[in-house]
Amino acid sequence: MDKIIFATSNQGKMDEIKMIMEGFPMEIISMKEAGIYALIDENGKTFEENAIIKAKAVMELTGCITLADDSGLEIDYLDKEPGVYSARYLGEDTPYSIKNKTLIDRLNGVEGSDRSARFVCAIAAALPNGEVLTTRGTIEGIIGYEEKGKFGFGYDPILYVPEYGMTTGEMLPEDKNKISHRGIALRMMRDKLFDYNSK
Ligand code: ITT
Repeated sequence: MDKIIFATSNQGKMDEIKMIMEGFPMEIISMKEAGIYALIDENGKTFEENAIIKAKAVMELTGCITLADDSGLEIDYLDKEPGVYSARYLGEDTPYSIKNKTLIDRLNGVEGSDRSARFVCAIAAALPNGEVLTTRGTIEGIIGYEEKGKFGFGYDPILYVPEYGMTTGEMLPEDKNKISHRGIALRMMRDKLFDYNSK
């Protein structure tokens, strides 16, 4: 069976990606499973630019169709911080309990809809013929007043989604995947790849 490489070293993302892409007629493997340990400089200014940088770098190393996800949390009151720096915010190795608490503290005194925020996910596909496809998904919410939920990863415990009355960290993984930025962007990419294959 043909394989698609997903250029990520984030296990939380990879678990979601495998669930969302279940049933896709090609096997999706992580960089680790493909035996690739590349350090890629994510120096783009947008989620799309970074996703393309990651996908192209691994496609050029392997010659395989490669997907990449660049994602993050945008908080409107903080001029869309941490944005493309979400993984690097306060340092890559700082525990998310500290990153999340710091963001909650920075919104001290900010109420209701002024706490608006969203997760954004750009997916890029780098194809061996040099073509690049991109998709984008978002999920809107507000920053909670405390961390809630034990599911997911990263900033999930602080993005409260009013429509569902809970944070994405309180959602069962299969429920989060149905409505998440990553679920939306990846299903759009799955459809684009199907169209591409049937050309
Ligand atoms: P790769 O580049 O190896 O894929 P990364 O974690 O460095 O892994 P990004 O540069 O795309 O990935 O940063 C994404 C960060 O945004 C991620 O580390 C989380 O902090 C945050 N994030 C993205 N999607 C999220 C989600 O679904 N739930 C919680 N936090 C999320």
